[in-house]
Amino acid sequence: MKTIIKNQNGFTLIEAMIAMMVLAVGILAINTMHISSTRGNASANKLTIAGSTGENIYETLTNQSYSDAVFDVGAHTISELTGFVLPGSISAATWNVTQWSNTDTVDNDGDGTTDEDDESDIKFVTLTMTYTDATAKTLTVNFLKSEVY
Ligand SMILES: [Ca+2]
Ligand SMILES: [Ca+2]
Repeated sequence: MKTIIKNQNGFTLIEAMIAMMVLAVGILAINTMHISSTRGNASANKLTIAGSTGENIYETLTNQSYSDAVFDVGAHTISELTGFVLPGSISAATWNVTQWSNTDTVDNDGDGTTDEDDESDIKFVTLTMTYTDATAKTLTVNFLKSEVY
């Protein structure tokens, strides 16, 4: 007895094209994800470098004495730290020093009371690393330097 196979049509051209379109959309989505993942990695790398550079500068600065010129009130640049080389991705590293006082009628430490003893002989330092990601970015570290008696 003969077996008759009725449907030998396979896929039509339209069906094959639809399958290819679905596959193409999927591949595009994966590609987009890959691109954003690569950008995210590059961005995180630059932020990490900015963070570790900030840590190095912070350590270098805090090793100086309270009266050192690096803690003079005002703006400072990395050129004041002799021999310190910035990584290529960091375009600038600067710090600004302000002097706290217990006679300036300002609540320097923000605890609601002005002119306390714990506001005297303290310098407030804002350290800023500038780098370029997709746009110009900065990473800021604030710390206090106090006079040691
Ligand atoms: Ca205060
Ligand atoms: Ca206080």
